[in-house]
Amino acid sequence: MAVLITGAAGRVGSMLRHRLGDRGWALRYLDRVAVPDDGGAPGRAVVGDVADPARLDEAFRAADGEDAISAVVHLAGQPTEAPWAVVRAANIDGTFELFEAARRHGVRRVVFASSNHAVGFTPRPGDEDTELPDDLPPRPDTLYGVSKVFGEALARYYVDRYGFSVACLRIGSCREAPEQARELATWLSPADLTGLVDGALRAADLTFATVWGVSANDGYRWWSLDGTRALGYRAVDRAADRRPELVAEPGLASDSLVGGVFTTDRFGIDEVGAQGR
Ligand code: 15L
Repeated sequence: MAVLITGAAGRVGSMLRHRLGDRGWALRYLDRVAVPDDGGAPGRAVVGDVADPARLDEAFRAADGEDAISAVVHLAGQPTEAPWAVVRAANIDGTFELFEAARRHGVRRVVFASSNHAVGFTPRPGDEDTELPDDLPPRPDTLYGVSKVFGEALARYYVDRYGFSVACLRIGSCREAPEQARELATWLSPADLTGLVDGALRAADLTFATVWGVSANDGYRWWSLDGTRALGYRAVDRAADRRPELVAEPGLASDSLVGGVFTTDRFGIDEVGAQGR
């Protein structure tokens, strides 16, 4: 069976193009830009907007000789704060059209790329506290975070009304390597991303789950790994091992809220820009 990855040319999509095929999945792709020929797993790629039903139909429909799509990994969208018109088109309309296309084509399993910014205004635990659970209630820190809350709510709706199985991954900082002190806690390595997505694609008893998308990050992690484990995957990587020099960098202690810099005034609606409203 095949998996459709939306946003396949992006940062996270590229990590999966290079790794998910090794787990036995045939892959198909959708992105607004051409998927680069960069050594990722082969797969038919449709160039088009995720909010365009015709392009989605093209991506979902199996051509002669292709496996039927059995699940979607939905990554496409605006990946950070932006004016509302941009967020709305990509993350509200786009996510709705993606779920509708899945329904039209009889695909019932979706792995949705949510974000820690869906709960970004939640205080991070102090060093002595326990980890934040997987099912924290929404506390978005930006319009981008609001759009991720919308995606999670939409997912829940398709689960209850149409019998979908959806895992919403509240991804931390998914990069090849951690880049700043905060990521000692929030980093999600490409290998752990792949294990988590593979688990979410296979989990037999999945109906609906929100789970943190984070590596093990022993000694630094703020977030529970219970949800990840329930999907059958045990995260292994540790940001402090990958970039030991970050331990000396200031920053982690000043992150009193989950969303870090996204919670600051710089990310307010007026500051990000009123164009497009
Ligand atoms: C996200 O949701 C963004 O897509 C990513 O670019 C990072 O900013 C990340 O969160 C993070 O919190 O580090």
